[in-house]
Amino acid sequence: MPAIELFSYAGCPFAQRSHMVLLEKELDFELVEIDLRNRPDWFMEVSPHGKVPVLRHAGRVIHESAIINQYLDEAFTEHPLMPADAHGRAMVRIWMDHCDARFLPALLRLMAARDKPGELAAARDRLGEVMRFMDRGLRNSGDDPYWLGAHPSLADFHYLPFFERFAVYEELAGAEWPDDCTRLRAWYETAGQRPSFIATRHTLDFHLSLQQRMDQRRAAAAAAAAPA
Ligand SMILES: N[C@@H](CCC(=O)N[C@@H](CS)C(=O)NCC(=O)O)C(=O)O
Repeated sequence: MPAIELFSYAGCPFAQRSHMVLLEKELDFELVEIDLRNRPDWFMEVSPHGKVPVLRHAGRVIHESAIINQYLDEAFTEHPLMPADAHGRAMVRIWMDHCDARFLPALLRLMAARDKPGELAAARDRLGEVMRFMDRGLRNSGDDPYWLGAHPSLADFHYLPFFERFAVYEELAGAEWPDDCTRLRAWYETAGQRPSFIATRHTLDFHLSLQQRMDQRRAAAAAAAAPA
């Protein structure tokens, strides 16, 4: 068994976070692709909720991308992705939490509003508000190119997969990148050049066809659940 394995799925933004961090830290690892529609039985013993990503290191498993990434940074000190000071580390965690607690829900709400035209405008406004908050946060942390300074941190890798997919939200749900969020755009232009991101990203066509398959499955499940 290799010392480090990442159980992953190519289209999963959360698994991509951990994949990028493994590459950034220049660790040797094996990427184990899991077919989430046809999960092998043994995977349910590895992953407590049957989800990816899961990291197995030295025979022990860890799940949740944010926790996996913090674990990797603590267990392997070369190429640190957390600031040296406690306040800096707290800021990284605050921004990671913001991504999961506010940015992702705003994106999901917008995608769900595609079927509820009356809710689209409010969902777009909410996303704009959350992105402006992020833009102000980046400005307040100075002129350095990354989310929290001159060097990349776990915060950058937490957000990158969702900006990669932003074109999907634009195309399918009319998401808009607010014009005044220029600092956020500059961040993406820099962070988006990381070789770990380039190595793990996919094309817009890939994401669109994945989304189409997810939409079809959801529609089929809703039709099957509807009263006859
Ligand atoms: N909060 C988790 C989210 C992981 C997650 O939702 N993964 C999805 C794929 S993108 C999954 O495994 N879904 C399978 C399922 O729910 O059955 C993390 O950050 O790791």
